[in-house]
Amino acid sequence: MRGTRHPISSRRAAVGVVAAAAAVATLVAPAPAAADGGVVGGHTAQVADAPWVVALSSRDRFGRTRAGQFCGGVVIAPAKVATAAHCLREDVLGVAPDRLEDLKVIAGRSSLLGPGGYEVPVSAIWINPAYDPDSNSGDVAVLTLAQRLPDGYTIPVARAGDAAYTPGTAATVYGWGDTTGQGTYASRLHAAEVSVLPDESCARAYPAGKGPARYRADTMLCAGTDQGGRDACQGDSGGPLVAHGRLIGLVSWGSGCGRADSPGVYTRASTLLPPS
Ligand code: 4AZ
Repeated sequence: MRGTRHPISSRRAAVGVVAAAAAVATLVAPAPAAADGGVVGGHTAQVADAPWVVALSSRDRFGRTRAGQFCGGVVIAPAKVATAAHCLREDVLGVAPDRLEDLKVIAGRSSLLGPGGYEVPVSAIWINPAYDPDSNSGDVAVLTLAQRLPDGYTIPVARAGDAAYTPGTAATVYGWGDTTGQGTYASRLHAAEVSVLPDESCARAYPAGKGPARYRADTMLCAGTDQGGRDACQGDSGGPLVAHGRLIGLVSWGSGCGRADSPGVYTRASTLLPPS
């Protein structure tokens, strides 16, 4: 279990965060991850420069330490937020998602404990019926917000064939998740620059028959760097991978964080979201 690698803090709220994050587990057995610094190997970022990045929050389930943050998301329409389906699994939340009464989207706030921005309740949840928890294929859900976010919060979704999917394209991943691969969760938004990888690299890293999860080019996308070090990590799930100013992926899974031979796997935005 991944959770056993995390030092358990004696502070009660922190225990809640660690346990919750451990529940949002990668589907491939993890090994020690690169410990170089939500997103490993990245840098702090401002939501002013990326207003479509949001945090999913439930203080009831995950405590107040980091404003209840447990996953990322991305605004694809004024009242629609895309995230990963696995973020809303009952074994992650402790209850069925439609019974999570204080589920909120936090927008416009770089530092989770800082002021400003919006905390918007969720009025409806759509989970991709084709989501397969065993293979992690189709890992997308869409939240309907009880209020619209202001103009300027929405990012366009890249369509199939968009040049932004070309291998080698520079992309940026955002999140408030683990910055070390060892359970160091960020209060400030982080971002890291990665490259879109060819499908063959990912198929090689995550072949069929090596555990339940495998790379599927039709519904997934891979990104990373040759040397590793920069990657999404636990707690970043559901957050955006952006290239050419468009959404190309949602943080979904991977083996560890920042390992050269195990790139991050993303839900391919074009096949799973309506073009906007
Ligand atoms: C996770 O467990 C997770 N390095 C997310 C992204 C990656 C690994 C694990 C990619 O939510």
